[in-house]
Amino acid sequence: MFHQARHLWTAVATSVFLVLALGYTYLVLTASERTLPPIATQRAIKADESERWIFVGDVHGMYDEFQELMHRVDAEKPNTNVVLLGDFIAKGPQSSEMVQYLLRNQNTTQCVLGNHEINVLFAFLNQRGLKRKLSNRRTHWDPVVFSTEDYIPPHDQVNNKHKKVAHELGGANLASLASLCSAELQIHLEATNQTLLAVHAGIAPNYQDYPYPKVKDITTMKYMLPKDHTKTSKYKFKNSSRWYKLWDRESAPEGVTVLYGHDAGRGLNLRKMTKGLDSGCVGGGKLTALEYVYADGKYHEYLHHVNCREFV
Ligand SMILES: [Mn+2]
Repeated sequence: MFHQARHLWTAVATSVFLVLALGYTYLVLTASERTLPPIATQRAIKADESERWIFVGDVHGMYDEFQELMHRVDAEKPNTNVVLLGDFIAKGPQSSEMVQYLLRNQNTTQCVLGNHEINVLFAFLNQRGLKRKLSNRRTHWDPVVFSTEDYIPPHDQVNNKHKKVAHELGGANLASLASLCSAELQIHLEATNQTLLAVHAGIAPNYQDYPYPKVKDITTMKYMLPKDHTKTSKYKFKNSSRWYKLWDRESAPEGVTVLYGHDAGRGLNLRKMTKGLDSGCVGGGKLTALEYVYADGKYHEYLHHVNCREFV
């Protein structure tokens, strides 16, 4: 009787020990699994005259509208490339559908990362940390690794909604975003020797003076100091100017056109050398695409819109 009881206790103790050990191993393994492939800061593509390019402003998970827009531009047509200008997930209802679209069409779709994609990747890497206060004294954050820098987004911009989207998308989808997208994409149009430069937020007109751009600048900025283009901010500061106003005749590089999003407040903003395509879809505005197609010795631009439901 006592003998049996002792065996029973040994069995119980062993089981408890095993469960604890397995649990601990699981926690350690799942914690260390939170890594992502390094992200290319810049990518460059050469394009010949047979290719059509469609740039799309901030979709923010408004997949139904995005589908309608893709239908309108006939995106299935051969030699059509779609470029998502960042912030295509988060805020709206269908982030997962946007990532699935990207995966299904990865041979014909390019993406640059916006602040929201990067915030979601950061939330994924720092899930535990984000359970605590964002702005606390905790000093260790796992950065989002780019080819040129380890990047930690401004903490006040990462919130529970990013954490929720990170959870919804999961590690495999987020790893795909990291490997398929870049912070900057240059498309060299060989027929005319022009460059279409895609970034989410903006870029300095003298970007060619530097080997590579800063991730924070090209994914978050709205303002820039005219006398020093390395000083940028999302918010207006003393003597600053909207970055695109500095792309004037004297300072802009020859043959370069910047395609960007990020600035729903300013809305559709088509200037000679800079094309702002965030027309506020997720806020009930429009979703915009700008098409470049070659005919009769030059590239032609066509603008396309669809109306959006109001979501936020
Ligand atoms: Mn943005």
